[in-house]
Amino acid sequence: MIKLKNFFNFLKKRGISFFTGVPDSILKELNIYIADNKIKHILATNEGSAVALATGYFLSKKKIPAIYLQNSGLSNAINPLVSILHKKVYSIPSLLIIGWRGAPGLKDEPQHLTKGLITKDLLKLAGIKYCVLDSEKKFGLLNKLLKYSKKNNVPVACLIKKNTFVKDKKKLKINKKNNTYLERNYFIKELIKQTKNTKIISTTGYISRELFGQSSNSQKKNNFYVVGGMGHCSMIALGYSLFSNKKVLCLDGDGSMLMHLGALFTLGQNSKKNLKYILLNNNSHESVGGQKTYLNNINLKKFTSALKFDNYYLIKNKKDLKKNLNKFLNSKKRSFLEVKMSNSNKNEILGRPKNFIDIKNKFMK
Ligand SMILES: Cc1ncc(C[n+]2csc(CCOP(=O)(O)OP(=O)(O)O)c2C)c(N)n1
Repeated sequence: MIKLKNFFNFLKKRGISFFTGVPDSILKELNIYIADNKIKHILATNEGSAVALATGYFLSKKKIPAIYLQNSGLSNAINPLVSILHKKVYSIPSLLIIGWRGAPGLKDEPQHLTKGLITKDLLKLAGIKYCVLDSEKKFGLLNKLLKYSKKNNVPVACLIKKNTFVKDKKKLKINKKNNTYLERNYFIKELIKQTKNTKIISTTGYISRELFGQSSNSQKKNNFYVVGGMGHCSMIALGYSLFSNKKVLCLDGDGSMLMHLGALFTLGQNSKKNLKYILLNNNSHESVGGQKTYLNNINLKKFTSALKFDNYYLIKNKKDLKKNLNKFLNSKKRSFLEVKMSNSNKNEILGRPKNFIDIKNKFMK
């Protein structure tokens, strides 16, 4: 096990004081530590952007930045890593702190198994030296890697398995105001009640798990859960809806929407009236610890109108839900619904979709 205090002191002594990244459940203690200790930090919307931000930091400060990410996001990061930071291009030193889901020998969900298996190979192919950091005894190895990074101006990485960082009992501070908003399970239950024969395509994390947990067997046949590939739910929904006459709902989260925000532009330009987009906005990455996205700072009514959505609906509470959900579902135009959600949900109804080939076949029937 590793105490974060010791980890951060170790990094600080080696001049690493700037952090950016995308949250991950294995690394959530790191976010708690950063928040508690007011460490310089910028949450990026996707891992490639984090790598780019870190590059800018290096260009300015000449110091090694740290980028934290889940290994799922390594693929988002690979392009800037090999096309910008690689020694054959600009040769930029940096430290990747990677939460290693699907690490061989550890139980994990199907969507993490292949990435878990190929993580080391991906790093090798990208020419990134790494160590598995599973105890403080390995700080020596990391030290060598950091010296190598500095000397050769290249990225290096450490892989962190589940339960490596000592757990902090504290939860991330959640936005108190959020708690007056709707609970995820309440909204999804109401949504299912009002959407017979509708295809629902839902995003990564708790949202898909809640939809799966709440759906009857007949509704389940209409659901497609984007359990991996965070941020791609809206484009799957667009692709499906353009070539189908069925009613289609995209059920997205704020972290996922932000991860590939450009997709919303494509959706606004191209979607037919059979596709409706719902954003469950809890202003955070609730599934991996509640790190804030700060999407509540944005006026989504203006934003979606600029992206060519015809209608914007807002649901903040049960009263709005009664008034607006039906209107939204029956609207004949290109419509965007923002549902302000609490991010301190009770998670007892969460299921875990499995058997994905069966889910796909039933969805396509
Ligand atoms: C590429 C990638 N990066 C990071 C993750 C880890 N991850 C899983 S769910 C999630 C949060 C999703 O946030 P949001 O869409 O707002 O939904 P919420 O969890 O709040 O319901 C994250 C960061 C991932 N699965 N894939």
